[in-house]
Amino acid sequence: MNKCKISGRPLNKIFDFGKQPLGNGFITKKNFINEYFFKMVVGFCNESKMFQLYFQPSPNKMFHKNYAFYSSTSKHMKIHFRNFFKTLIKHKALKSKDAFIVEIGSNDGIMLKNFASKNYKHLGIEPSANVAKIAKNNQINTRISFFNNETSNFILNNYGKANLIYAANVICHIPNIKNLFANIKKILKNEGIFVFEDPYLGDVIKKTSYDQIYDEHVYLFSIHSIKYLASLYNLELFDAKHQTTHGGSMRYYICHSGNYKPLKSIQKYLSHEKKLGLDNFKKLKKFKINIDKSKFELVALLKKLKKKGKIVAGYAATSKSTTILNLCNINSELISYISDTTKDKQNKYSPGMHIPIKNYDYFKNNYPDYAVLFAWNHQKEIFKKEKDFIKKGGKWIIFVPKVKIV
Ligand code: DWN
Ligand code: SAH
Repeated sequence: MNKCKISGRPLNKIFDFGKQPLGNGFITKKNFINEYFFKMVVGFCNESKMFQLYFQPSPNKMFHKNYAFYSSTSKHMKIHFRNFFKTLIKHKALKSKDAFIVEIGSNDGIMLKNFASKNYKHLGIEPSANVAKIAKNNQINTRISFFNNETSNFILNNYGKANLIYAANVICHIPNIKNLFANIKKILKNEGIFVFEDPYLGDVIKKTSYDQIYDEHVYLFSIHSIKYLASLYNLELFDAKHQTTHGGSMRYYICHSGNYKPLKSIQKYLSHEKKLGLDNFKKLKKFKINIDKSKFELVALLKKLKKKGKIVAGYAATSKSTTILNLCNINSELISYISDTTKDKQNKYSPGMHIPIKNYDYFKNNYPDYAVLFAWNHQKEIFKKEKDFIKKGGKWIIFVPKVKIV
């Protein structure tokens, strides 16, 4: 249980979050009694340099026909994927006319719709049937399945090898990552590229954004850990680019070893990570002190506001907020409600702490004195559309990189 999923060596414990529910386990009152909890602990392996959960709930518990996250809820993310599509189609790996694209975890088709609209041969692999159906209804070729041995064989038998395998905010969700890399090796064309982006350990450590740790995020990657992992399968990390999305992410470019020249970015990031201590358990231990401090300051602020009789609400019932609320033991006495634009979450309760989830109109019609910005990663997009809240005297509470009122 506490062994590295890559090297098999014992993990060094970094933080124990105690009992946590599913990040996206929005729940009705009648199900409170059966709510699922697991013990959430994160650790680090000095050999593989992988930051990881000790234990992850079964994927079927998290990704199913009622998965609560729809990618297209963010306008900014639609633009992000559109822009990257434009860059990708210029890549050498996609030059051939019959280029074939596989996306792992394609959700509602936010990225693949760009390829589909230009008639690229494509296939999305998405286990959560409700989100996959939206993509299918938009003529995006999608297979409702986890990416695994069976799916990889299906791809080989029905489509052949891929020029591009793409994944955003997915690879860090897949516990058997060694098997994933073995399958990538199998289905990637000789000149093909595997490109994926996920929340970056460097940002999480620098900003104390510990809310990136929840059931679905079994790993937090770095250049060190991905380089190590790829090399086990005769694959090579040849480029990387930092992204501002989801609070700071890293995009990794992987090929069959030797097929693309490694770029300077790799060495640059490796030294950056050494300075940050991402390769070293001793330095990572400071993260624990920072989490404890952040927790203390947020709870103290909310208690102070309650004493003053202020109304505090949450803005966006993100999966990330589940970690914050449960670790800090924040319930509806401190945060009256959380507003969210996703229908499937509305009129339910937040996982574990059972704060009521209201629709967006409720927020517009019942402005609180303070709103805790749980979707801090979409701050720019949200601040732009919520100018009226500020005009009417509302204030934002943010907690990344520091707890403060803005
Ligand atoms: O990795 C993951 C990322 C990509 O998305 C998944 N494991 C789950 C999910 O994480 P999250 O829930 O923390 O994602 P977001 O994008 O930070 O938050 C999405 C939620 O925020 C949705 O329920 C919609 C809501 N939202 C809102 O109510 N108003 C979002 C925006 C932008 C808004 O303006
Ligand atoms: N790519 C989208 C979705 C990210 S949410 C975006 O960036 O917005 C994570 C997605 O990965 C979910 O839709 C989930 O159903 C999917 N997923 C989880 N495990 C998977 C697996 N083993 N294979 C393929 N997709 C998976």
